[in-house]
Amino acid sequence: MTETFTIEKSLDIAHIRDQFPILKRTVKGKPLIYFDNAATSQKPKQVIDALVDYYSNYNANIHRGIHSLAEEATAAYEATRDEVQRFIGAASREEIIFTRGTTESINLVAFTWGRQNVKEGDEIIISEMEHHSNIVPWQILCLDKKAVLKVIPVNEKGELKMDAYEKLLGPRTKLVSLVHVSNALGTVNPVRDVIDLAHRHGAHVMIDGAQSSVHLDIDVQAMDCDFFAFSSHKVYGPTGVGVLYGKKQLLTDMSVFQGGGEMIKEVSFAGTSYNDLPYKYEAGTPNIADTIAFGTALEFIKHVGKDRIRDHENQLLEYATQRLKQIPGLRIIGEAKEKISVISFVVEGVHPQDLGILLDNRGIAVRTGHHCAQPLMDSFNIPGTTRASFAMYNTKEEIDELIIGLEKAVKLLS
Ligand code: C6P
Repeated sequence: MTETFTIEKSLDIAHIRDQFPILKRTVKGKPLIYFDNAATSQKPKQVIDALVDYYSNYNANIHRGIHSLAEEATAAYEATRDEVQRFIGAASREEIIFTRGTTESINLVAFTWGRQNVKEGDEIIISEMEHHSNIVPWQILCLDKKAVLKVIPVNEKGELKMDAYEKLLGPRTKLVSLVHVSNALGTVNPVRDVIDLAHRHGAHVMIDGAQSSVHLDIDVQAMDCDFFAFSSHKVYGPTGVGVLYGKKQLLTDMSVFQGGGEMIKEVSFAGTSYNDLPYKYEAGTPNIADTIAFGTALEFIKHVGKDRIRDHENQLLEYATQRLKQIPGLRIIGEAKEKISVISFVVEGVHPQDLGILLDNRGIAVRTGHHCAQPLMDSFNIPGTTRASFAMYNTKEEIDELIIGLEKAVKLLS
């Protein structure tokens, strides 16, 4: 089995690991093995240095000052917008709105575009495999507007039932909001087909790219999505920053989200005029340092090479799948044909949380529970899973350690 996996040949893993300081630490006396990358990835030294550099050398508020520090900070902040534009293939930098993360990006669309465009009796389609962030904002909107939330079912492999999706589409469909890659299953959804079908029915499409953006090449123009959301902290950047991409015309026509400084042109008690894109949606002092370091993270990914990272992660996923399947009583949840970087499983008679605790005792970080996808867990009739998710710095040897840890834990618990 070993010789078919040539992971170290394609990426210089030792060199990559060297750039992530946290990977040198131990947990419970054991070297850290970090398999919780779908929750948040670890940060390379370059990203951490960018934060220190900003606070040490040019901390200032942006877009407001004419002094040197303010100009330097503004230039660095706006450089990240350009980097994001390239990263997702947007047509213009004005289509890139900085938010706090995927959750806020989806809420922004629900509370602006949704409030303006969704009327009583209209329909919004999501899927059974959505993260709560792509369920609850639409539920709030539908309750408010007396609109109808429809759900695309998922088959036993964890794939969208496309025939059922086609039947859900109709003249009242206003929006389809779909996860690109499932955080709980690893399923890669056929977003191109989903978008084409929705557009044929005159509906707009929002794509939740929280999990896809770090693994897949994103080209929002080729995809033709109307909105796309992702978070910095899942692409090796800091927490507290995210992106909402929207087609320029939609963003232009949408009402504002939050009011305050920066999002205005002129304010008087008689009325206020709003700023141009993208600032119209960025009220108040933003998360300057983290946004700058987010740009550094995107450069880092570009430097390593997204396709090489993806090849490496695919090999890890394939290897982990083969090895996990050999553990008696273990069932993988999510066996979609198109799958990436996440492996979720249950073990008969063993609670995922107990597994997680025993693995943590061996320095292995996995996530256990419903992964903020409770309706999906209900559809599989399980309370939760244990999930290992991979990043560029993980190794086959770490998977071997996971297997040893699991075998011991299962023996002890069952
Ligand atoms: N999923 C996980 O462990 P935020 O928290 O806004 O950065 O991302 C929310 C979110 C939205 N959609 C998907 C598909 C996601 O995976 C996440 C975050 C983490 O799976 C934390 S629950």
